[in-house]
Amino acid sequence: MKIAILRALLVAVVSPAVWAAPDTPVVDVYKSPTCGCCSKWVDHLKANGFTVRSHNTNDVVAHKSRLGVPFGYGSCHTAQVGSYLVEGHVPAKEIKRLLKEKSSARGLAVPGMVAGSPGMETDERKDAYDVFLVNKDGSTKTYAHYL
Ligand SMILES: [Cu+2]
Repeated sequence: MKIAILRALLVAVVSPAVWAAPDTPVVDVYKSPTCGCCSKWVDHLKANGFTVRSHNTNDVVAHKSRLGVPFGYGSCHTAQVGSYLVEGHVPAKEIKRLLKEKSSARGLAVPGMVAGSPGMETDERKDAYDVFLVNKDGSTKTYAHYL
């Protein structure tokens, strides 16, 4: 009995998830099981130090409305990090910035599927896009611009 408790404590202490928590926040990603670019975005987050829990669902829209994606700002996948919404192919760098700033906003969004955004890399095309800050009231403003 005592040994079991000690072992449980030891596991809790040495568990990587416990140590990883402050530097690498967990991102919950909701995507359809067949979405290739969503999986590539997940890889982009992991490569940038995030711990990702990927959830396959056929009802991504339910998560969009739960997390408050404004009308017209939707993309292929929806994610949550801490209390923040992250919609679409948002660069990891901007998510880190949002977390560092402890922003009072609802989250970030890159609407649509922009060629050249993280997870949407192609050889032929690279389009300019904005990362939008979504405020608590649902209004948005440009948070970063990518060329
Ligand atoms: Cu996509």
